[in-house]
Amino acid sequence: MRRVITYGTFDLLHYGHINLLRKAKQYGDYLIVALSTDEFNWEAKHKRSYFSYEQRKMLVESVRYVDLVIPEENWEQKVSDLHEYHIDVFVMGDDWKGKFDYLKEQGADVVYLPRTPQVSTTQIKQNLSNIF
Ligand code: C2G
Repeated sequence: MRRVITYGTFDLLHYGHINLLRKAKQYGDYLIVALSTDEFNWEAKHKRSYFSYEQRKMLVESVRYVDLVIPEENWEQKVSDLHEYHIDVFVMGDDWKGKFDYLKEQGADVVYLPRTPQVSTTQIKQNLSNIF
């Protein structure tokens, strides 16, 4: 069984996220999503998600391509996650290209997938604030 992992906030879940999850699953048989906690989002990424961790977790768990959701609590956990979950493939959108190549030394394939154009959580928020 080839096991794949990806990381992210997945706030206001949209088709760009779904494209990423669908493509990530094609690299294996079992897809784990490490979902950024509210604390990690604020402390490390200085962003507050619209939906809480529990709400985002419920949404991501409902996606057919996703087999398990675990918390992402810090930048450093990726190495231990690869070993703890016996990961074969690490997948991220290519806005992160090159940032996680060090994981290859841990024996995982590292794949950066093209982002889906013209959609982002930030854009959604901006568009909605312009309408209402
Ligand atoms: N994504 C995408 N296309 C979009 C928007 C997002 O492919 N139009 C991808 C991103 O590249 C990322 C994933 O969807 O791989 C989740 O996006 P975010 O929730 O924005 O993730 P991010 O805040 O970048 O957190 O440790 C890594 C970080 O937790 C990643």
